[in-house]
Amino acid sequence: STTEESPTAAQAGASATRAFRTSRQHGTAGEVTPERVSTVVTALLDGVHRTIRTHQVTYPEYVAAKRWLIEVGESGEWPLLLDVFVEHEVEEVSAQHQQGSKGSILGPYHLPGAVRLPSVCTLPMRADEPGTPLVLAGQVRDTTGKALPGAELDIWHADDAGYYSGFAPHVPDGNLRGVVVADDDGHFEISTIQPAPYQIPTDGPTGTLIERAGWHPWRPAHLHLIVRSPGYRPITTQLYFTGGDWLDSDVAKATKPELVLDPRPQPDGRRRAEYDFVLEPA
Ligand code: MBD
Ligand code: FE
Repeated sequence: STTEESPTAAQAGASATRAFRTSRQHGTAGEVTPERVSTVVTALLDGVHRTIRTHQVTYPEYVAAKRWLIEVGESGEWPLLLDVFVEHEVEEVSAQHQQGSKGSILGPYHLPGAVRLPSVCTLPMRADEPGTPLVLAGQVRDTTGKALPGAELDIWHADDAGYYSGFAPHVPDGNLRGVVVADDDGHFEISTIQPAPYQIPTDGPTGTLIERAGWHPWRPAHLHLIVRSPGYRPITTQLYFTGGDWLDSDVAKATKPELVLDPRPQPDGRRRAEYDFVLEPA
């Protein structure tokens, strides 16, 4: 769609819920045993019960929480809420023994099936796409240093106003998304524009919680990537920009020092950053 409606939390939430239901990115429900359900849910409820006692939670507070949780579901914001406040811990646990490049959280805005692009490419964008031109170049290798020919870099990011295609009705489908296929030496050079920081929608329940708690709703500007090659463990990650706002206070706690780019101005006016990815055997 290319209409000019202003994006709402409910539209983004409905799209994120649909995307999650069809995604196979990080495993399936079949891997969860009854023993694990009992152990983990018991511990989770213990934490809730302990919090109620420690902080002497009242009936009005319980009712407000119940009303808010119903709203999270009805607005489709479970993917946003969970990925902002919980996923970073799961990601760190899952990567404890991983070699190679640092990962980060997937977040709610990945879409499968983006257009496939050659190793030197420009991401799909509007003819008048606002934003500072940016080039991301590098090589995909394995942990022994061998180049990985034809490695795929599934990349997606927000536009210069912080909106993602597929989740904001005024941004064309597929904008600033692509699956880049590295060359025979694992090299890639992706032209795009610099994304803006991302603000959690203020008109949904996640935004209400953040406002009522006196927190801030911002993520630093970032690129999302999934880097994969057959026989290797895929890396889901994000890349940030040195000196950018919110880099030290990401609401989603998904930044890492290893993931910060330092793009340099080039003679042609674009900014260029180099980043190599290292994959470990699956
Ligand atoms: C984002 O753009 C994002 O990357 C995450 C993790 C959560 C909300 C919005
Ligand atoms: Fe994001």
